[in-house]
Amino acid sequence: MKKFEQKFIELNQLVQKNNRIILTSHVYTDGDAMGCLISLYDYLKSIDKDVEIIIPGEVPPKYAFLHIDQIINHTTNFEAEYKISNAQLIIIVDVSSLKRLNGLYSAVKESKAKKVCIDHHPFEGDWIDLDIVDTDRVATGEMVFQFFKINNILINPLMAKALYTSILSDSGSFRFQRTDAFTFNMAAALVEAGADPAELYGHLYENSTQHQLQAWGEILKNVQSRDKLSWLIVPNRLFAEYHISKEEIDGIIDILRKIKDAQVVLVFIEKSEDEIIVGLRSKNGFDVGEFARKFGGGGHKHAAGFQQNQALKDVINITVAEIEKNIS
Ligand SMILES: [Mn+2]
Repeated sequence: MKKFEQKFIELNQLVQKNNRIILTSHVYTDGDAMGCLISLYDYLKSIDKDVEIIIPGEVPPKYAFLHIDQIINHTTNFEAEYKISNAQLIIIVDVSSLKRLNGLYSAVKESKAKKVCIDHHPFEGDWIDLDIVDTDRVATGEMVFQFFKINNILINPLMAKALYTSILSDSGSFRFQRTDAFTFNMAAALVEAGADPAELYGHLYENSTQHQLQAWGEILKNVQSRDKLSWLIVPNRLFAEYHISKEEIDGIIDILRKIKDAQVVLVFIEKSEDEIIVGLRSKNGFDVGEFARKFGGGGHKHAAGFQQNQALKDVINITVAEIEKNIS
């Protein structure tokens, strides 16, 4: 895996040269992003850098096992913007589209800091000084792992746990496309370095409540299929009806993948009236990332999403018809 060796060496030189470093990622922080942030943070702290993680939006409590309470500051917007503008180096991980920096976008763009982007999504950013993008990788965590390996950086137990969280999340526990020998070799190295597979699987996939499972059961009754497509509609009223939050239906799209004939699966979530989130997954060659980008969203070939400001039924009709037209 020598593909980006030079770039990872260059990144380490930037790290050595600069002291005030900010780590950031996309809004709705997921396991991959969190694993990259925590492992990089722990390394940079160990070499006495003045490093901070600043992310847009809430810090998901689900990742408490990675010591996020001690590591991630809940800074005010003003403080965050000051720290970003005053940084010497900003490392952005797993962002897919820089717009997903949300409220931090302008501060990051305008900062005089050197900016580095590490990602496994197709990525465009003309104001990034160093981009390290490998769309063949299942998780950005695999690239952060390469950064450590190439620069002979020791991976301690917390870093191992964090990076294992990255690959376990984005590979759907080693099941999704692009999970390959590199992913499994890396997993083995991380287990040797202190990551416990059963413990981490539990944190990510065995953390529901009975109530949540019952609500999923009700919601899943609405699944619909036509030929190679299956989709689930989650109208806004269901959140009140089943006393469930939007975060609590995260991951329901992966249940749809179980349908044998489904090659593309979708979930339509009505966040509020005329505010619809569409999640897409592909099991064959259909590129949902490219599809989502046509609607102003982002993602990669097998997992993507976008948002539309139209009535729920219109979004469903347009999206389903458009995919049916393009799927082979
Ligand atoms: Mn990712």
